[in-house]
Amino acid sequence: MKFIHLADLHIGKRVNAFPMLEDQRYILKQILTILREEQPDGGVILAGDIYDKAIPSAEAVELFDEFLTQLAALRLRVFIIAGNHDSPERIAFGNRLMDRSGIYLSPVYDGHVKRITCPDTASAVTLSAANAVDPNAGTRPVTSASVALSAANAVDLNAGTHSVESVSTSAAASTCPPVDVYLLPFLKPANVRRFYPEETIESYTDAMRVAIAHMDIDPTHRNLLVTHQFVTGASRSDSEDISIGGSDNVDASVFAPFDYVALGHLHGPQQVRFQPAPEEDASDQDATPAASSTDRSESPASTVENTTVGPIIRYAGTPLKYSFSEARHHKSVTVVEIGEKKADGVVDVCIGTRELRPLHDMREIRGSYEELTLRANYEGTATDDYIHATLTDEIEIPDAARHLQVIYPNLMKLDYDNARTRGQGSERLELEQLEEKSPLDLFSELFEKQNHKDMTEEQARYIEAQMEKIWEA
Ligand SMILES: [Mn+2]
Repeated sequence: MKFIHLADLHIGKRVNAFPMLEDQRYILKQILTILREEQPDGGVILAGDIYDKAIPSAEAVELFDEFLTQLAALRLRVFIIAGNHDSPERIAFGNRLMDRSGIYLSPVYDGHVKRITCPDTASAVTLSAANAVDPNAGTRPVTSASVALSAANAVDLNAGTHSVESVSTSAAASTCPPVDVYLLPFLKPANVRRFYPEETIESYTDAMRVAIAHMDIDPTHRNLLVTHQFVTGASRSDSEDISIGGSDNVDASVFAPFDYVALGHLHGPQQVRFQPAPEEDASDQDATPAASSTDRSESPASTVENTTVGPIIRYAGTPLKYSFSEARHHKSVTVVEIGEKKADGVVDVCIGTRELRPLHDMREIRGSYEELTLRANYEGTATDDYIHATLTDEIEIPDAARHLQVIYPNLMKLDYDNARTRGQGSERLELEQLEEKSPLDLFSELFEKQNHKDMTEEQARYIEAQMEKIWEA
């Protein structure tokens, strides 16, 4: 069963004061074209941060409404959850009414999680057609992408005779139970604690573990989780919000009951490696890090197959670059093929991507004022891209931004790299270090400065609890 996984649309976002609405309209249109080609029989997943703000602008709501209407017209199931930027109540609005249109929105978390069971009609057809050696089976519209992605079955149908062996083998050794899709909106520990006061919930990992434990997952089905969290080991970008410095991460081991975890939150497309919890499987634990992710400059045509035990855990990433730290990202749409459930319970999950091409790219240029304004250097380049220009001139150019905007109308950011700015290097480093420090670190430094001694462990625990309370309020 095929799903298209998207996340972090951030409709209505402004980047460096530039409204992204037209870029978003453009990319959503491109996504609709991809969906028409891919025909995902499972549906489309929007893994949170639909909007950029809890109270989105009228224009943002209008654009999303238009997109949803188009998705419904394609007769696709749509799975939507609230991210940390969304208001869970506003995303939940009308969800029981929308169910009938195949648009599934996450309700506000009340200790329960919405589950949608998708029967696998396509795989059943594939199998029965192959068994009967249906001569017309090949005429079933199969896109080239799905041939490449969906392993033996689709290819077999077209190929005819030499296919029978692998199809009958897999038919004997596997079944096609439905795919259950769980819609778990962004949660903080307090959101879960409220409904399960008897459980120990201190961290985001605890919160997710408890929420998942109460989902009543059917292990005979294939299981897909849609959620929005920061999984340990994944790599960040500048356009994401860090809530409480470093303590909002979730251990990948909590996702053990699933076959695919469709994540939102981090803006670079990436896969996070699953590792079982230490207490569950001590033999598997060695010196390897808790989780590792693929490079953030993931190539656009990458295809990864599940060869390890445990779920495929993946961030689809944003459809557009939302900060210059993402200038080298390859934004894409994730194509997920949930394969058959084999006799040993393992489900084959196949990942592909479809590259997205923005209306305006976001890129960094660097050089002297003379170099950047030399016609030969910019002619033929997309000068209307969103540009971060770094001037290397030692003497600053008066009105440089205004002059550069004549050539680069969407100049977003201008700075200098010269002896003067390098002299400020140490200052900047201090600021950067400050940003990396968690609020608790900062507080303990303040405490030490004022009291000339370190906080006791009890004091640190008290302060941490107070901070959590404030942030979760
Ligand atoms: Mn986001």
